[in-house]
Amino acid sequence: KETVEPSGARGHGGQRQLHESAGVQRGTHTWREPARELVPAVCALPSPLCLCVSFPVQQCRECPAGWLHLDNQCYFFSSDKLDWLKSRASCEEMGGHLSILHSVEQHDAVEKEARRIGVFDHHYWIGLSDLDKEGDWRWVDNTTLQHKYWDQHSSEPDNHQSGGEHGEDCATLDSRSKTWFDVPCDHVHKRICQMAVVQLH
Ligand SMILES: [Ca+2]
Ligand SMILES: [Ca+2]
Repeated sequence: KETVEPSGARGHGGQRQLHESAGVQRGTHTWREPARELVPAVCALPSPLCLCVSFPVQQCRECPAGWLHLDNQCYFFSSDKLDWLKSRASCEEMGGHLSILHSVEQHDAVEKEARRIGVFDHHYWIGLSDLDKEGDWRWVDNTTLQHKYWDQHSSEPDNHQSGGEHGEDCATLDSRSKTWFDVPCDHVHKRICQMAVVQLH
């Protein structure tokens, strides 16, 4: 049974350091466990999630309203667009993080949902960048790639410099082609946030 830990209990600990003015350098940002204490707060609100608390025998959906439950994870597909750094911050403010897609099943499920709701606008930020070191792609928790879905047709990731010498250091999921593209981090896209399900009982 999963327990809700105080934020910062695992990982690097310490305070989050977000120096937006320092530019797009992931080194200035310390990964920490998502602020899970934010999540149970949804039960203070009248929602289907809270009804589950009253009926412990019922198998509950354990994601906040508006989040999709896939396996033991919750995913949020935004309709608004932000640049990558602001997208990362927005997911954290919601108690999660930009999506980390380690397994084939995760990628397929998220891509399928993104395609379903994305319609004509099918690019979403995921929590993948090579901001720290060119070509060293890391998820936002600093883990390395286990499965890669780079778009082969366009020879991604190509760090294309048409947008400037800084190249392309942040990754989007193109739900139509079911592949990833590296694009400039200051572009704006919709985003996919993720958090682990909350064990209610
Ligand atoms: Ca790059
Ligand atoms: Ca590219």
